[in-house]
Amino acid sequence: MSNRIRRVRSRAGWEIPESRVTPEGAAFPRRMILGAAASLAGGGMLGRAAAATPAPGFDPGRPLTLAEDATTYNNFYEFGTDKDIWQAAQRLPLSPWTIEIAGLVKTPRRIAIDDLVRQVPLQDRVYRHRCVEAWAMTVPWTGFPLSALLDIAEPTGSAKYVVFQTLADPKVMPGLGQSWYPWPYTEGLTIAEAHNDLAFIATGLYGKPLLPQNGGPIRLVTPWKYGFKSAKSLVRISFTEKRPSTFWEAIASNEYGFWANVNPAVPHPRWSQASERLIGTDERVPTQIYNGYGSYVAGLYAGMSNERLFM
Ligand SMILES: Nc1nc2c(c(=O)[nH]1)N[C@H]1C(S)=C(S)[C@@H](COP(=O)(O)O)O[C@H]1N2
Ligand SMILES: [Mo]
Repeated sequence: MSNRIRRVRSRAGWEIPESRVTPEGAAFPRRMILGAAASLAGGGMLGRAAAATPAPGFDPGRPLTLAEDATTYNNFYEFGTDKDIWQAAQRLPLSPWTIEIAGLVKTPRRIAIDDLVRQVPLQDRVYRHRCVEAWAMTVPWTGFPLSALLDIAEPTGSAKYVVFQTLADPKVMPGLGQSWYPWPYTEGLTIAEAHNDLAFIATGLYGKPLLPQNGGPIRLVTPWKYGFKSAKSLVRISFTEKRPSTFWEAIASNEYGFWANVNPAVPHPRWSQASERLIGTDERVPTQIYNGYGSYVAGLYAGMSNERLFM
């Protein structure tokens, strides 16, 4: 199957092998690297881009978060509102998994995740992650550009938004018992945002298939936006002409908007966004506009001053 993973030429700064990330002895234990190599044999194609090529030097400016931290400190409300849902999330069966492609597309259909990953260029990318709650991580994803999924989905000319929907299965997700939340979890992007090179669909983390607590087997990653935009465990991707109502916007539109771009100068109504806490070290560092990815994404929002872009 490996011949079906197309070799991609690295063009952008975020396409960086883990080895180039600021080394901090403790932050990237050797056993994790060994574990990643071992998973190549057993984990199928989801976990690591076998064809990923070395990229030009780009330093995210931070050490990688420990895998142990990034996989045990999570937001996944379907399993509960606390950060320690990782054990509860193990009940989520990751295979078989199909995604529905629906709405304004040439041919609505279902696609098995294994068939999907054979059609896309798998890559490794190290991204900063900034939760709206002002904590942050830096993690190595494996996956493919969201634009590759759009090419497969073939939205029609009238499609203006992409809507991402998470599984909602009360048999395995105790959080769904909190019936006041507007399940299923949905998020959305404009088609232009979805075509941006940064917008990513992850199937792996730290060289292994994505664990349930991190949104396995497949999730969205939009690193210039607050973390809640990056919907987990996707079962449906649909295309609409109207802007969708999204999970957090429906809960509190004055606190969590549709755009949700990171901006240290725009406080959340209940706390400052000027700095963030790094998970693992608890160090506080200044937050950057667009989470430091402005050179890639700021152009998307040129002339949109009437929108609440940063909430
Ligand atoms: N379906 C779903 N997706 C979700 C969430 C959630 O509760 N449910 N939480 C979001 C929030 S607030 C954050 S910060 C990130 C956390 O991702 P991580 O746990 O992999 O770090 O997932 C996002 N995606
Ligand atoms: Mo978040």
